[in-house]
Amino acid sequence: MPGEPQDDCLFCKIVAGHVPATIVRETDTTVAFRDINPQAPTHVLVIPKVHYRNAAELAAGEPAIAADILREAQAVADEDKLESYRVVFNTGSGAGQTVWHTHAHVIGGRGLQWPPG
Ligand code: IU
Repeated sequence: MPGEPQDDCLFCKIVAGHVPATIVRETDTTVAFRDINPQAPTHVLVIPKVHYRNAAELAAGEPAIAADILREAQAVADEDKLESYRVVFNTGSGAGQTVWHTHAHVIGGRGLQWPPG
């Protein structure tokens, strides 16, 4: 079933509390936690509690939760007092996606270059 937890998914295990993470926010539909390999002073991952492989599949399956992720990204930025920040959904291995459970990277707290690498 779309959205069902996957036994082999690290982020489903974080949602279930079976793998530790530094959680900064949680709602009925989302969890936000600090990336273990931060690329900036603020580097938080916002994930849906439901399992979809990427942002597009989440938006197609449960669009309200895709919107929740964007609201939570702003909430993370507010909590870390970021005036500017970047939200990134790496989609596909060629773009650097390594975890196949939708996640928004919320990155800020330093100057960010454009275009990204
Ligand atoms: P990516 O867009 O799929 O590459 O992002 C996956 C992120 O998950 C990456 O930044 C990792 O540092 C991060 N991460 C994590 O926070 N905790 C973990 O246990 C693992 C990866 I594995």
